[in-house]
Amino acid sequence: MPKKKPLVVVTRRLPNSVETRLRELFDARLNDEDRAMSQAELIEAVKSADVIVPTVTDRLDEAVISQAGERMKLIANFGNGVDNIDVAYAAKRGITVTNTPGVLTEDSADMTMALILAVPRRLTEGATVLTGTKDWSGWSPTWMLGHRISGKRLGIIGMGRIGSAVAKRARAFGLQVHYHNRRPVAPDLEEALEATYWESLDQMLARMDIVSVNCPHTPATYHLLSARRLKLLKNDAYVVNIARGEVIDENALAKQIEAGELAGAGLDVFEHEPAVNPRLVKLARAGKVVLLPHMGSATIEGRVEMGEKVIVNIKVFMDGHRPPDRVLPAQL
Ligand code: 8YV
Repeated sequence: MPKKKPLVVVTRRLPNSVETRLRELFDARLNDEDRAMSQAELIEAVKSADVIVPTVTDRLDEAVISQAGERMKLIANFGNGVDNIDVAYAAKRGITVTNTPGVLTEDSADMTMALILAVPRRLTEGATVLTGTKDWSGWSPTWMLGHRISGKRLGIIGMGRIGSAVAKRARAFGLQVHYHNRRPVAPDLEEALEATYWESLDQMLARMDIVSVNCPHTPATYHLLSARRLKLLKNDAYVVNIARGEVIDENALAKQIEAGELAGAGLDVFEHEPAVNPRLVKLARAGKVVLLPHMGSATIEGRVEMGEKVIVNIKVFMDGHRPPDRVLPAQL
């Protein structure tokens, strides 16, 4: 008798080619409606499935994972960040967790660069001039002036894959690269990027023109940019975040921009997604911040590659081998 296919619950719609392959290989339960699942629905899923494929919109915390049935053995996250999953608790329950690193590096770095450009160069403000109700009165030498990017100091928080890809782009734009990380990167990479390592985040912040958040959200990085640290930034500095909203104390950030103690921010992620702090929305309307709805890795190519990674992780795991993108609690 042929072996029964594993039951794989996928919480959101994925690109067609990925869903087709998932259907071919597994007993795949797909979410045609693409509605985020409730906690009760997630519990139902982990009770009966062999594998669950969640995304950033699903909270797989202890309350959910503790309801896992006998068969549940793998959480194959469709995404790089795993802060939506209690990885330590999953490990305790003997459930493996995997993610999709690498394939969204370039897209995420591109979007970081777009925000680094957008805020000082007033990109969205300028764009709305032509789609607003009033006619454009024409070019003027002193109108819509922003600030130059070239020659400025960029401080990258988190010099992993995405941080390094941002640094590479930043060099091409003439920015000086500085970074804070748990430890310095390999000397040859540091040299290639002409990057300066700051062991002290506080000291780095006080000297930067633009700060980019590119670290994962973990208990150690929650509100890493706290009210106290934000105060260290220069009044004319900008903050960019495409990592996770929780890394910045969003209220403190808004307060400082409102007070003119910070020039502005470019944010792709928020502390309480999908809710967006109304103070930030107000600042966006005033042209002080640029807000994007978590689309840093949103390319069709990236999503298909993320899906392929999920499939490989499930397949290898189901064949009795260690999946390539296993996430261990000690790595977080
Ligand atoms: C994804 C991301 O959109 O992979 C990540 O960590 O932040 C994203 O860009 C999302 O997480 C998919 O679950």
